[in-house]
Amino acid sequence: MLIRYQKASGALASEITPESIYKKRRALIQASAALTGITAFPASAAILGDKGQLNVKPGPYTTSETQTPYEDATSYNNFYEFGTGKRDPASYAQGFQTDPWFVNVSGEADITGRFALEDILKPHALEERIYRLRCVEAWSMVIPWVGFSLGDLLKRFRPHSKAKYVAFETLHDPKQMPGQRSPVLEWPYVEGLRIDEAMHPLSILAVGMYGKVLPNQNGAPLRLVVPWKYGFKSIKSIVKIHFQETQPPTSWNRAAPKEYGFYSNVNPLVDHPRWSQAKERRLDGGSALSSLFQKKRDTQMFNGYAEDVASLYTGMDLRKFY
Ligand SMILES: Nc1nc2c(c(=O)[nH]1)N[C@H]1C(S)=C(S)[C@@H](COP(=O)(O)O)O[C@H]1N2
Ligand SMILES: [Mo]
Repeated sequence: MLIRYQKASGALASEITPESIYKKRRALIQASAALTGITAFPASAAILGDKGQLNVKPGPYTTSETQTPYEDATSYNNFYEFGTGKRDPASYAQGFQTDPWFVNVSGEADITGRFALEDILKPHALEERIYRLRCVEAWSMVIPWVGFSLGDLLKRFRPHSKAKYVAFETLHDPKQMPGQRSPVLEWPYVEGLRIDEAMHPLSILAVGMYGKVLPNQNGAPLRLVVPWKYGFKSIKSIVKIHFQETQPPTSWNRAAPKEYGFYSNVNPLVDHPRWSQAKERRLDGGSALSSLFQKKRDTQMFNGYAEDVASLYTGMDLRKFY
């Protein structure tokens, strides 16, 4: 069996203690080592490199568009657990503890339980996927993510035929996440995908970006990236995966159901009730702020991934299922 059952210890992810940077990166070194064919876990920073460089191979679906500068991608973020300002996550997530990290898997599947991040990552080779991600707020980025296929992970749990949807949850820990001390959203942050969307080869779980371990503000240690949907579907700092028969609630749909639907596919033809979704500003150079004054470009259907994903929605009225 690929997945080892974690004995229920009663320890919550919120009860974690401070760890050294080295230990924090242990899981990723291990995953990196697996890719390079080193089977024994090498207690050596050589694998990781001085700057936390990960060993990755190029993956499919990569775009050659100009990448968003690392500086912008890591300082202009939405992560409401650390505040609603774009600079808040970079300011307030620095001490966030991501090791040890556990993911609870439950619901309609043969294999369920509480798994250490290391065990989640172990069999998956890390790939680099350069994806566009478009925020519902009409800015977009091009980021070289480091991750692996979400579907490959989900299949390891052997979901039942009743598992029509998969739900995700972010850590709830107001001690560490100051944004959770105010009711700006209902906590924890929750998201969901239809099972065929989750199994689509474009859907990944990311553990890094720009060849490095994911910065806390970008959703360390494990986040979703679903590039044909608005950015808020790409839930950060995941602690729970639940297979279920019915459509799960999502944080933004709960907060403003007329503005944010379950599907939230990038669609230039369906306006947000308060603004158009036809165009976007790409953060692709200069400072994020100067990008806000850049010329807008046309938003593409399904964020440019229509060829790959349009067939998932055949026969659906995308105005109704927004
Ligand atoms: N848990 C959680 N996940 C989240 C969010 C959040 O506030 N909380 N914001 C979302 C939004 S609106 C966007 S646009 C993306 C931004 O990802 P980035 O900071 O890596 O660019 O994260 C998404 N994931
Ligand atoms: Mo967003």
